[in-house]
Amino acid sequence: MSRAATHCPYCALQCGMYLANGAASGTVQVTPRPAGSNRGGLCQKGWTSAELLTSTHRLTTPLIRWRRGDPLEPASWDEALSFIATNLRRLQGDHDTDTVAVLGGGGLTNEKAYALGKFARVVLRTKNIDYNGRFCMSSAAAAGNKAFGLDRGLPFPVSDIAEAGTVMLAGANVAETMPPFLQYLSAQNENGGHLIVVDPRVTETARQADLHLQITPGTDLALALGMLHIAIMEGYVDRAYVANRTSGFDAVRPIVMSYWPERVERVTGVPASQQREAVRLLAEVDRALILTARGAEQHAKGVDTVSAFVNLALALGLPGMPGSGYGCLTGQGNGQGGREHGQKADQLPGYRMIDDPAARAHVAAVWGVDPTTIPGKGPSAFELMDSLGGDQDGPRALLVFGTNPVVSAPAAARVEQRFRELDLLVVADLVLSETAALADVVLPTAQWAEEDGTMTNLEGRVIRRRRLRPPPGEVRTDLEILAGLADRLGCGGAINPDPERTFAELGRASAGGVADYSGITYAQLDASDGVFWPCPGPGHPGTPRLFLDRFATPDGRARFVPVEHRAAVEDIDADYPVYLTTGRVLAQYQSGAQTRRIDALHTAAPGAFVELHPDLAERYGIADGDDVRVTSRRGTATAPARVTETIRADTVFMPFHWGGAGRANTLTNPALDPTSRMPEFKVCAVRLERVAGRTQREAGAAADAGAFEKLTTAEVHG
Ligand SMILES: Nc1nc2c(c(=O)[nH]1)N[C@H]1C(S)=C(S)[C@@H](COP(=O)(O)OP(=O)(O)OC[C@H]3O[C@@H](n4cnc5c(=O)[nH]c(N)nc54)[C@H](O)[C@@H]3O)O[C@H]1N2
Ligand SMILES: Nc1nc2c(c(=O)[nH]1)N[C@H]1C(S)=C(S)[C@@H](COP(=O)(O)OP(=O)(O)OC[C@H]3O[C@@H](n4cnc5c(=O)[nH]c(N)nc54)[C@H](O)[C@@H]3O)O[C@H]1N2
Ligand code: SF4
Ligand SMILES: [Mo]
Repeated sequence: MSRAATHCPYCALQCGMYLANGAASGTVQVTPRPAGSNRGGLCQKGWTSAELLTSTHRLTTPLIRWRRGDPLEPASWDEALSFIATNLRRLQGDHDTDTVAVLGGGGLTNEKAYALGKFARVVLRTKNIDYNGRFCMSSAAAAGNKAFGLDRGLPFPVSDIAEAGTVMLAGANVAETMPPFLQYLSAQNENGGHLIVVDPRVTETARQADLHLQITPGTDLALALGMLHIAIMEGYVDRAYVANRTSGFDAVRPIVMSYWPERVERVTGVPASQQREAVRLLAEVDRALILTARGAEQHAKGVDTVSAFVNLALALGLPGMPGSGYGCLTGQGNGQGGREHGQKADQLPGYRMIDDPAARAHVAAVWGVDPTTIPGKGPSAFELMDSLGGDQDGPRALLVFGTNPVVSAPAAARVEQRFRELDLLVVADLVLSETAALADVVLPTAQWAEEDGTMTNLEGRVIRRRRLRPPPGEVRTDLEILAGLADRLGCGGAINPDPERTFAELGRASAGGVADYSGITYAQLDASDGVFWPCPGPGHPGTPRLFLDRFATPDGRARFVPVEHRAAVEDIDADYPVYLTTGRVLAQYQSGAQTRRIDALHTAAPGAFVELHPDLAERYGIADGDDVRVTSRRGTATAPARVTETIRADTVFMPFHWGGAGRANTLTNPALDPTSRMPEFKVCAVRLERVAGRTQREAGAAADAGAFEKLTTAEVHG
């Protein structure tokens, strides 16, 4: 095919794009393609995405480290798959089947996420599989399930945002994390709508807001409780809606009575007048939307925080009303589908729970196995990573598909150490990521332009990824890799390397589940702009708007969930007197494994930095561009200072896209939410020291050049 109509490989907006083989040999051209979610917009990452297809950083053959301490060396597929199979069999024979663990990612297609879950349960017979969505979506997902009985990030199409009278974004910096999303906010603004942004920083998104609540990190829960207090006191509660469509309000009301505005101001730093204004803006319009993202969710109280925002939305009568509601902005390309089809420790395909006997029986029948052979629930991603290695009596082998935890996991130095203690680490990736660089076997995998499949975007819209051309040389797709491994492990046929057939099997496995894909076919997706799940059975048109008549709870009512505020797990004190929060910049994606290797993106954002307020900088004698040493109870990171008035004076911000000295996750707190097991990425306590006065550019360039040199030459010979 000379042109493929597909979607961007990165975030959950899944902007439409055409890919075409370019005039220069090997190159691929990207052009924007209007699709339901982006209407023709692309950000810089999308525009430059094809460069990685032909990059010299790309892995082209399997690599094996024959002995510990040796470098990785090129090998054949036969050698690599035999090496893995022999070692897995040996380890499972010496220990038990759970000694092999698997980590997946929310960037994998639905087909690959499904196959990975099946591979773990059917081929490896291990309970130890989880994925990076624990670091991303899990808190909003858990709160959505509690309140609505179902978790679909946006229960309505993203275009509804343009029609809303008021939009509140809690902890979302869409101007950098989903730039084409801004067109909906601009349209909303032109329609006379209002925007409220809750963020400790004056981000590009906050600049567009009518009302910016510059909150203390880790206090959104108190803010949401306080806003509900105000809604009750000022008579904004939609009594008819609460009576007809919800349950549990009476348990929530007495709790929020003690969150009066002045108390909430002391906790959050948000003036009482602004709290009142925010409630008024949400309550006095016809259509209002409350949206959360990682700023509010990535906390050890992330689930309760989202529940508090949902409670507010319910009291105002928003969810399930046309054009109104609560939604969570999903992050990764397939963050939504990736949490529905069985790569999560407690799940089977179709958003079924693994400890539900009926779910096990249904999926076992599709898989052709005895239900008793499907393992039970395993630990969450961080707990799994933290249990690895012989010293821990945990899993001794780990297979990684589509995540780079050495950069992205909390307390990353500890996680890196656990990975080093493994007997066998296998990483399938496009490039030699920081995690792949530690592996015993690295498997080169195809990129998005080289494979077919489906993704489920932030709206719950299932869309097609289409192949432009085959992968180069020896590179294989993830499905082919899993099928090859299954074969070597004596389970030939368990994994189908063909995406369309795998999707049909996924459909059968999901039938009757919450996320029912059984009616969706590639033909239907090809003839449309995607299909919103649930789509139970052939000919079903899909479900763009959920909850219009009833919620997915047994009685059809949404549930208020009583929650209380609590402080950050690690608050500031005399030794660690400054809050650290972390997040993203426009030009880098996630662990940076892909985007740091694209020239234009590297130039736009060449390295880590520490954003801090002039008052704080003065206190420590730090000037713009100076190297700053940031220390938490987990470790120390060093990066150049960016002195700016756009951040609170008690807080520093670091992006998490880099490994090495500037790795923000060396500092972060792995304290977990009790329900979602989400780590507290967005707040911990640190202290600062000025190291040296170098210019920002020199420091960033030096750190980054060093990191690449290590990865591309010292680690790989041949
Ligand atoms: N450029 C780019 N875009 C991306 C990604 C990327 O890596 N790079 N990743 C994708 C993925 S997987 C995700 S999950 C999304 C994430 O998208 P976002 O959630 O928008 O991204 P973040 O930068 O992590 O966090 C958003 C904001 O939360 C603020 N914040 C920090 N602490 C708090 C707090 O305690 N309360 C509140 N209210 N706000 C706080 C930060 O200052 C930041 O501006 O982005 C997706 N899009
Ligand atoms: N401090 C801090 N840490 C964070 C966050 C934060 O806000 N602050 N955010 C968290 C969030 S929301 C997320 S989602 C995580 C993300 O963190 P990661 O999971 O590390 O994200 P990526 O960089 O997308 O990792 C994907 C890896 O898989 C490779 N890859 C891409 N596509 C494929 C494929 O199809 N198959 C295979 N086999 N490999 C592929 C890429 O090259 C890359 O190495 O980070 C979390 N960590
Ligand atoms: S907004 Fe997201 S999906 Fe769209 S081009 Fe940028 S990274 Fe790709
Ligand atoms: Mo994410």
